[in-house]
Amino acid sequence: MSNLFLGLDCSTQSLTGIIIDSESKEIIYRNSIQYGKDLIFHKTKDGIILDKDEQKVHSNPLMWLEALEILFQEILQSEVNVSKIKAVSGSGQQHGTVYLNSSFQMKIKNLDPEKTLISQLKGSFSRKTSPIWMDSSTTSQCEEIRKHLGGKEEVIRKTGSDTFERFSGPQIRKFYQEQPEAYENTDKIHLVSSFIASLLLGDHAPIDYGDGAGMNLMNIEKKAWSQEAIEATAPNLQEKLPPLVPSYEIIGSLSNYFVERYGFSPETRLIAWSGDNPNSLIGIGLTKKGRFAMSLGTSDTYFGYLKDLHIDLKGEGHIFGAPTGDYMSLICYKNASLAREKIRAQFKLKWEDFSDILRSTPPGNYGKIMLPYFFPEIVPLVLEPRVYRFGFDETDLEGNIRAIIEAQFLSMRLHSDWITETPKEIFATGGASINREILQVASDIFDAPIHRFEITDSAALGAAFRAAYSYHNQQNSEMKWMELIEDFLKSQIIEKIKPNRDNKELYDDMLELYEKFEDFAIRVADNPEQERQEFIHKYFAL
Ligand code: XUL
Repeated sequence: MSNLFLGLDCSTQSLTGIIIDSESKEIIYRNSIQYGKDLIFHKTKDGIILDKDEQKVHSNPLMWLEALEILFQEILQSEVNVSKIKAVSGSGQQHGTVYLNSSFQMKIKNLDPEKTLISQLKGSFSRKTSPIWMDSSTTSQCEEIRKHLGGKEEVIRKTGSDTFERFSGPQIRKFYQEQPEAYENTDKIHLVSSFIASLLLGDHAPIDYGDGAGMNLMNIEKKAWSQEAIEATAPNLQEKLPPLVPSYEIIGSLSNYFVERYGFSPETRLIAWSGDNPNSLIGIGLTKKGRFAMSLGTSDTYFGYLKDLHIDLKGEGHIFGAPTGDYMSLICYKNASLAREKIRAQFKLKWEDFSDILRSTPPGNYGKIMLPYFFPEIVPLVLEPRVYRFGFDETDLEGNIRAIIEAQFLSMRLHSDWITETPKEIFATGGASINREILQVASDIFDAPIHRFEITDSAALGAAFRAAYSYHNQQNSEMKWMELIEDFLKSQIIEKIKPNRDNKELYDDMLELYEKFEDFAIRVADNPEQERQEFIHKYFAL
């Protein structure tokens, strides 16, 4: 008898659903609703509401509702027997917040299956739009909260991360300061993950330890709301926050609305939702030390599993709860796919041309170095977008293509040194991980092999694994993570990309040079042009 599990991922540009069969260990369904293509009337740019203030980036929660309904319609029309789905879990882009008035709870408890979600819930938001992880407009709120909590190191010790512009606490504080009445009128504040989980549950859903850690509001050691952080953020905030739970908690069953409208069984369990990165950790199988992953998508992230709490007092990275109950380390970049896309579009190239150029240009790029801040950057913190080029200009086609890819991975290696462990192997996921040449550059820079998967939606897959794990463990058929996911993932790895050891010294030198240019451009250090010339002489002199 087949046991099916649905994993959903409400991400920046799309909503994805993956259904797995835990007996046959197969993925039996995969589908993605693209906001920029399938939901154009919500007037977002690929899911993002752009503002004249470049630092303000929001999205529309009604669009997520609509995407959910389209996806469920399509699942219903597919071959899948929806009534065999035993449990559902999900993933949301991290940090984004949804603000609801008091009508929301009553409405989701009594949804009419004959009507759409959007028609019934559109009046339930105390803030029409949701700030998302790309927003960097809360620097003053970050400073205020940091000061209140006793400085940077204290905030890190207490919440697992320094205050970051995109984190939910500073975003909530900004809303409270700018729109005190609307804040007052807010009954509950959800993360993207717990918001969609609430719809499915028909009641307010809790926030899990994975996503909760991305708010600057959760005490990372106790895994409980930090009273101090709550007080530093906004008045009466405690009552507006849902409770916190472990990521594997069964939070209830699917609400009657989804049972009646889409044919799910009333027994379908709902597992707490989590953030996309904690879900990807499981979707890639990182349940052991020494394994790291890069997720290359709208954001680029580099992350690993941690058995014990290990915080970054330098403050560039984060510690989140892992769905296994332990921890994970993470570093996140905003100049990711959208920046790669800018360069590709500027030269009107196809992705194959982009790859050809990466293949035919030399590691080290003749000493051409780019600091690619097309958008405000998280690490290092750059609020005013600006692209720096050293040794070339924006018309140099080949130079720009290699420079952006080398810059992205040099920066990732440079700013993840706080994790202290050297990666022995890296697993790649996210849309851009289908590009072999990009991964070859990453493998050479990190001097580590990179595994490439067939499925690039590890967040949705991780959510499906989490649903299966919690369901089986509740059924007393105790199941270990690796037992569940190993066979799935074995068949998914399509290639192991090996580092070219001849490039090791070159990239070690280039890393030092890159750091010096970063210091020069954003931290007022001396211009390292002389060192760049020496690098060129060492590796490119005829
Ligand atoms: C992680 C982060 C992004 C979002 C969007 O801290 O901000 O990776 O989760 O995917």
